[in-house]
Amino acid sequence: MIIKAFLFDLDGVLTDTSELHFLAWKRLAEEEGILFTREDNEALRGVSRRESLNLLLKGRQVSEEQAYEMMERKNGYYVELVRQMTPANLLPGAREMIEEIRHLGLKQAIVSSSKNAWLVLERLQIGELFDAVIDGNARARSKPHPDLFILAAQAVGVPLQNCLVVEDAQAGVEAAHAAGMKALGLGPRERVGAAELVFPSLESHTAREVLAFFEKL
Ligand code: B16
Ligand code: MG
Repeated sequence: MIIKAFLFDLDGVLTDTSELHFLAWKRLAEEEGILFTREDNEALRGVSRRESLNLLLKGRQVSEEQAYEMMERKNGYYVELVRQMTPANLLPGAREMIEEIRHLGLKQAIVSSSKNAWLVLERLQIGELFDAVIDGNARARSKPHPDLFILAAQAVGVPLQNCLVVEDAQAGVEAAHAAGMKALGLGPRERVGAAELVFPSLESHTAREVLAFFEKL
């Protein structure tokens, strides 16, 4: 397979916002008298805001109005934390990888389920390195549906089969495969083992190495 575009997930791949999502959901859970642990938070990785709330509520029934208010409240707490982010919050190896891809003249896009993706990119000061940003504001079904990745391929003008997805979530790897794309998974095999190639993180890995691996597939 010839890679012509890298489609990067944001949270958990280029920066670790999952801790900030956790703190914000936990604050909401405490206010609502719901137990919410770090372990519970793992299931929320890569999942949409609405689906995250459903998981947090653990079957507790709320009206549409209450659900909306809770999501707004949690997002307020989350945005407060994101505003404190700086370029130092890029994960090790992330800047090197995206600069290398840019240098190689390949396309790259951000594909995130988050409605806050632009704010995070601004804080990290990397927005200008990407050819497209497809985020949770796109009118599309979220991961594990393939929609966001298909939109990104169209935005960068690269056929689906020439796009490589970089993901830290099982739902994201599933979405990549559903789009007919291959994936580089970051993190433990229990989570991203379905990806064709798995690294613990981007640290000490190069884009050239990734291109060489996928060329043989
Ligand atoms: P928001 P990704 C995802 O981003 C996060 O991993 C997930 O935990 C979060 O619930 C989702 O975005 C929605 O985020 O509430 O900011 O719209 O991993 O797809 O970059
Ligand atoms: Mg992610």
